[in-house]
Amino acid sequence: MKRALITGVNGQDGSYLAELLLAKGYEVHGMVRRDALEDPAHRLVNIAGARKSIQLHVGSLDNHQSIHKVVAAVRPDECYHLASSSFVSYSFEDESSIVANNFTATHALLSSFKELVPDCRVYFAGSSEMFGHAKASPQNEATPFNPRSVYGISKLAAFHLARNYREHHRMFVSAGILYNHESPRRGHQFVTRKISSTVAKIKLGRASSLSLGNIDARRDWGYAPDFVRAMHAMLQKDSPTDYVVATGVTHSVKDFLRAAFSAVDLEYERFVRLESAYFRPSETVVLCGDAALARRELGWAPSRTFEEIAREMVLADLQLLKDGG
Ligand code: GDR
Repeated sequence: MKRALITGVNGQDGSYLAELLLAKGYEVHGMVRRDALEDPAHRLVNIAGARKSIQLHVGSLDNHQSIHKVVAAVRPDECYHLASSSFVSYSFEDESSIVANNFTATHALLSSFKELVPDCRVYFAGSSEMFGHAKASPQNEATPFNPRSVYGISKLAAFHLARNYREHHRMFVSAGILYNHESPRRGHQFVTRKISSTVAKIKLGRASSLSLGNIDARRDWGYAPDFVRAMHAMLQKDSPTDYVVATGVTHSVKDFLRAAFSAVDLEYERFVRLESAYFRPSETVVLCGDAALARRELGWAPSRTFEEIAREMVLADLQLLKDGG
């Protein structure tokens, strides 16, 4: 039986990955912050169904000894490093925690593995934000990086670190360069979930409007359960490398609004307000991923269309509200 450690196991991706690995017969361990254990109703909701099958360990990205301890206690065959600051914030106050969580903590994890379990296969969660103002579209593994946010820069620095552990220390470290991926478990601060949860409230008469920023912004949106399949497949290869994971199709926030409101037979124009606070100072150019390498080498392909994802998210949020959530 293989043993896996997932950092950020209670996040959107961590929870789907845990379910996938359990179904494949893995012994699954997850690292979570202590405050998550103290507030399971909210902080562990994504893993509520699988919680009894996952062995949880307390660890935090800002406590490197705790990371070292978890690695020493679990000694996994595979580690999926998903915990990070995942919101692309442009706020100056958030910068130091983004760098610490995304870069310094990744160093703590990789150096712990090098010292304690150098044979462990490690997955690092990179991001399309590393391409930033990309010079070419669609982007693939050979496209030069040009990040335009502290978030993108922190992910790129950690990505280079991961490559260095692979090339210099000969460890099995692979990175996914993941484009946006959504699901009913998406955090509420991201635009798709903000929309789906508000659409559900509007439908039930519990909200009357939805405030957003740039609704012409375009993204390459995929389905989170598909993306965790790619993470697992990367660690099953004979040798480690990096893969773009994306659908190759872009849509605007407006397209998502249309799909989400039409799932409950409403028109978004009546409810959406634009608010300057939600506009970003340095929006990236349209990012669109070319996942040809993942398709070829991992046999990976997306299973849901954009409209299906939007509809599933709205219907799940409606159900949550009806269930008293
Ligand atoms: P993103 O996702 O920044 O691409 O990062 P997000 O859903 O936050 O934004 C997508 C686009 O929507 C526009 N937008 C708004 N966004 C938010 N959050 N709230 C709003 O009110 C709003 N109005 C318009 C944004 O300007 C943007 O263009 C996600 C995260 O998962 C990262 O962790 C990951 O690395 C990248 O995707 C790939």
